Formats: sequence, C-alpha cells, structure tokens
Amino acid sequence: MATADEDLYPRKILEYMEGFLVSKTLFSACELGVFELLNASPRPMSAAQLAQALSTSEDGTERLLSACVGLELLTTHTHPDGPVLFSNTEMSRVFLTKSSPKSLYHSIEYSSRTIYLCWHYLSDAIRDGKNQYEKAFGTNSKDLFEALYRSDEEMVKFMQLMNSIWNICGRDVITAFDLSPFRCICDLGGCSGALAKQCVSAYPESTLTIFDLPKVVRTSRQHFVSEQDERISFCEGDFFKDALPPADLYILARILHDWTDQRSVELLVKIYQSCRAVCSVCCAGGGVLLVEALLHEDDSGPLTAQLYSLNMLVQTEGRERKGSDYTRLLTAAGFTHIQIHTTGKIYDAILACK
Ligand code: SAM
Ligand code: ASE
Repeated sequence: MATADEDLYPRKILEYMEGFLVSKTLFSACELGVFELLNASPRPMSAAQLAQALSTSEDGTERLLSACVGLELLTTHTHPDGPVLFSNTEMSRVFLTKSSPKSLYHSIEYSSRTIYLCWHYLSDAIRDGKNQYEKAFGTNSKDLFEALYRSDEEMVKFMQLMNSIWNICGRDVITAFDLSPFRCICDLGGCSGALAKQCVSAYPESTLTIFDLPKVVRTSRQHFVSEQDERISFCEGDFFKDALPPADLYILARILHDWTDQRSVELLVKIYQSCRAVCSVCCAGGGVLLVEALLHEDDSGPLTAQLYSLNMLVQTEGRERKGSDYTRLLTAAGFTHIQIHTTGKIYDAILACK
C-alpha cells in the first residue's frame, strides 16, 4: 500500500529518469575489462591496482568500482590497515566474463555500441514511425539487413548478440512443446546456430538445417558451429526470394518481429507450401514453431516485450505482438492447431500445424 511518504516521493519516476546511468555503468565496466581482470586475478584487487592494469585514472576507477558495488556486480573486502579490495560477485562471474558459457558480454557490447545510439533517436522514430539508421549511422540502405549488417564487423557483433541469449533460455522454448515427431527441422534465419544446438541436444533423433543469408552462413560455419555438431547443416539463401529446404518443422525465432504483418504472412505462406505432411501424432501436417517475446492480450505487459517493441521500431520494420496477432497471421497463411506456450522468461513459443 502506498504510504503518504511514497505519494510525495516519486521513487519510480526518479528511478526511470536515471535508468540509463545504470546501463552506462554496466557498459563501461564491461568495455574497460573490469570483470575480466578480476576474474583472471588470483586475489581481490584495490582500485589503484585495477586503475594501473586497465590504464585508467585512479579517481574515475574508484567511482566506477563503487557504483558496481551498489549494483551488486562487485563485492568489497576490507582490512583494518589496507585499501578496500574488490572482487566479482557470482552473478558477474557467470554472466559478465567473456569466456563463461552463459556470457552476456557481447549482448552488453551490442547494447552499448548500437542499441544505445539508435535510442538517441527514439522520439524521431515514434514521430516518423520507422527506424533511424540513417540518422544514427548514416546508412541509407532500403534493405533492413543491409543496414543492420552495414559492415562485416557489425554483422559479427549482431550474430554474437543473437547467440548469447539461447545459452540462457533456449532450452525453455525448444522444450515448450514435444517436437520429437519432427525429425527434419529447418531453422529459418538461424543465424549463429545457438538455438539449433539447443534443439539437436533436446531431440537426439532430429537433424537441423540452418537457413540464412550467404555471408551469415559463412560466418556461422567459420566461427560458431563446429564440425562436431554433426546433425546441423547449412543452406544459404533469401527466405523471401528462394525456395525453402524441405522440412517437417520450420523454426522462426525472432524473425517475424523484424517484419510487417504483410511480409510475415508472405513468409508463412511459403512455409505452409513447403512444409511436409508427416506428423500424425500431434497434428495432420508439418508445422512451424514461432519463438518471440509475446505481449499480454490486455496491453498490461510484460515490460520487457513492450520495450523490445520500441526497439523493433528504432531498429527494424517490425514490432512485438500478442499471441492473438500471431494467431491471425498464422491463420491467414492456412495454419491450424495453434498452441501458445508462455515461459515466464523473455521468449515464448507458438506451435502451429498444417
Ligand atoms: N533466429 C535467430 C535467433 O533468434 O537468434 C536470429 C534472429 S535475427 C533477428 C534474424 C535472422 O534472419 C538473421 O540471422 C538474418 O541474417 C536472417 N535473415 C534476415 N533476412 C533474411 C532473408 N531474407 N533470408 C534469410 N535469412 C534472413
Ligand atoms: C532483432 C532482434 C534484436 C533485431 C534487432 C535487435 C535484439 C536487439 N536488437 O530481430 C534482441 C532483443 N533485444 C531488444 C532490446 O530488442
């Protein structure tokens, strides 16, 4: 219950107003290598030692470390006659160091270097109703992914961003439904293959083809998917222009949210036409699995999906949608037996059959 004091003290507004200070503190600590250095160090370090090793000012470093303690990203150790010493918290060690299997380092880097710059033009994006690449980066390509991949370096950064989240919540979306009847699966726009790896590990009888643009497939082969992932193969192409590889199940993870309703239905119709009719257990035909951050039907949340929808406005041609919106798009393309599974984490799953 709100007390009189809380009515007069706008705690939430103050927190929102300065929320970016938190993001920027995290970005800088990651970019400067604070968590990496503390992880490599055999013992806790003082601000002076960190400043020396990172070639940063002692005063600035002290303030950054102190803010990281407030954010519970670092802990302190005090000794009566020595300086305060800092070490990583368990959360920082698991999620902020580059080599950890659950690292979010590259997501944070992409947020800092790309998303933060795009959000500088959020008001313009809302006014114009379209992404702001031209203002933010001087790119005037009409093709969305030519703008997103404006250099090879930027493409690799985007792929690293796409890669990291599936090590944290990929299993939940892949096992939201029993996909074992689908033996031949195609991950359209499968990118770095992180979700594909989760899929073949959860379904030992299935094989998976990653379909993506040629330069993405080349990079994925070189840097992300090893030869040991024997049940994963690749196919280069454009899913709007080229024939799709035949499959029992198509996965579209974070694809439709990049595109308008019209382009989404166009892609779903193509999938409907090339989807094989094999599964007699769960439904009559082949299927499609959508993986997206679903909005609640009554617009009440979740906040993450609402904010992601604004991000889709500044960065893409699409939006986040409700379960009923995806049902409408799938139905328009001919799909039936539509089942929605919300996971309580960022991404949810929708299975539809032919
Ligand atoms: N499915 C991945 C995931 O969830 O991590 C990646 C999603 S990412 C937002 C969109 C993917 O679609 C990128 O890998 C991009 O290269 C691919 N893509 C975009 N346009 C495409 C097209 N016309 N044909 C094939 N792939 C495309
Ligand atoms: C896309 C997904 C993302 C296109 C651009 C993107 C993400 C960030 N930029 O399909 C991942 C989701 N995160 C946010 C903030 O939207």
